[in-house]
Amino acid sequence: MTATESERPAAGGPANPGGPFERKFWRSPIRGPWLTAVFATVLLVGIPIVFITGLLSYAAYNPRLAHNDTTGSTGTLGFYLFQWPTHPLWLYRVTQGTHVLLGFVLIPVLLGKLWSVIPKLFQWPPVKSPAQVLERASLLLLVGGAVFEFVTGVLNVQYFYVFPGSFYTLHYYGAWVFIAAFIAHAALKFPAMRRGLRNRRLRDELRVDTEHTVPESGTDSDLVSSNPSRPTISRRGALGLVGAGSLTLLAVTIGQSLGGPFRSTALLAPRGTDPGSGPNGFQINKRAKEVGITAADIGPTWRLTVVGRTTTVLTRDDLLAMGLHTAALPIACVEGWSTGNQSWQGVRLLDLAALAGHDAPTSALVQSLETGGFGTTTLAGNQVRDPDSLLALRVNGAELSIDHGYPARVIVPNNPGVHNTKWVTKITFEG
Ligand SMILES: Nc1nc2c(c(=O)[nH]1)N[C@H]1C(S)=C(S)[C@@H](COP(=O)(O)O)O[C@H]1N2
Ligand SMILES: [Mo]
Repeated sequence: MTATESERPAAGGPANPGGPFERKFWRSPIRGPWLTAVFATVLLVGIPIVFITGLLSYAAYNPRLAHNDTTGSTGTLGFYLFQWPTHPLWLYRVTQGTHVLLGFVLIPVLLGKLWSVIPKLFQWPPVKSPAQVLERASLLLLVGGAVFEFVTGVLNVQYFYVFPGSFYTLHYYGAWVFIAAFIAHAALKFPAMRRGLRNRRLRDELRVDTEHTVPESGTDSDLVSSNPSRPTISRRGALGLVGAGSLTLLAVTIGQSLGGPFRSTALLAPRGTDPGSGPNGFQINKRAKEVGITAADIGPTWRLTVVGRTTTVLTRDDLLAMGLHTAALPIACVEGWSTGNQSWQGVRLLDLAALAGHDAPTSALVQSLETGGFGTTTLAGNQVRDPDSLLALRVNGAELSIDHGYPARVIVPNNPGVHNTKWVTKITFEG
């Protein structure tokens, strides 16, 4: 076989190995700067929202308080951390629901975008100039970072967590690497994106069927095939496919964020276990059985130890006699699911703090009968002092069920679900 002109080595360069490394290999007539720019526009809006809601989620953990941060020091990346408020009480429900939902919805767009630029991966020669090496290295961080963030996020939500180390560490540091590469890439490619968008009009493009689909003209972009095949899908079709993929993902996940009757439509959301019906019939994170809580642990011998300037040991009846307060609050989990407001009844954390000799507590260390896992949490001062922050004993007019944390569990407005500790046995106030 004789080499064609284009396959001959450039002066001094390595020979083109052929196949995907040749431009003529890529034959889709719809590839081109316009399609790439459309996907890019969606990602340019969507990715920053996912990033910012992710940062908020991290701030909501109060990672600077002891016990909350399993990732170790966040160092300089924690520069933005601030005191997560307790109101509006639905804030975390919305920000974290958005983070997870939008993450799912953007997956088809991300795949479409990667498909649209895949010939670039096989650029030949692989190294042209130092500047181009830098650009390709940044793309590695961009694509690698994107894939890493989406994969770890989805696996965590699905409970298929197979990575070594803490999800938070990986997802958090990965997010910074990804966003740095994303910002550099967006800044570099913004002019090309605008040119690409101007090349065709969306409104017109939506009228073109497969048969009339032709490669993009009026551009010198190497995304456009030099050897186009007959069209098998129109640009309208490709956008429709991606859009339908995104809408499907939205449809099978949004139920977990709406809660209540919509919950059963969340086919992609894990923990399909039926929480049953009645006052305690709302979603459960981990069941008592799963974490080794036994009937004996929570029987009549259960006590709550309240530590501060003084130490008090209380029975459940002591707590019930303390004066109960009612607050309507949701449970909103980091995994994106949440419940509607439930009516919780319990003792104010403030009242327990006062019992321990602290009128203006600055933190509370909450400990569960469950010693590992999510058994220990530190609540910040503003959380402890909120009059709706409770050690709940009852919910929706009934006793707490064992799976929802009987004999007593924490519930704090706008608190990530994971810090609403169940099966509490000890609270230590400071301040
Ligand atoms: N002791 C203990 N408390 C816990 C958990 C747990 O596994 N153990 N799960 C947490 C998480 S991640 C969430 S989202 C909420 C869920 O509360 P629920 O199961 O009552 O809906 O409980 C939190 N409290
Ligand atoms: Mo959670």
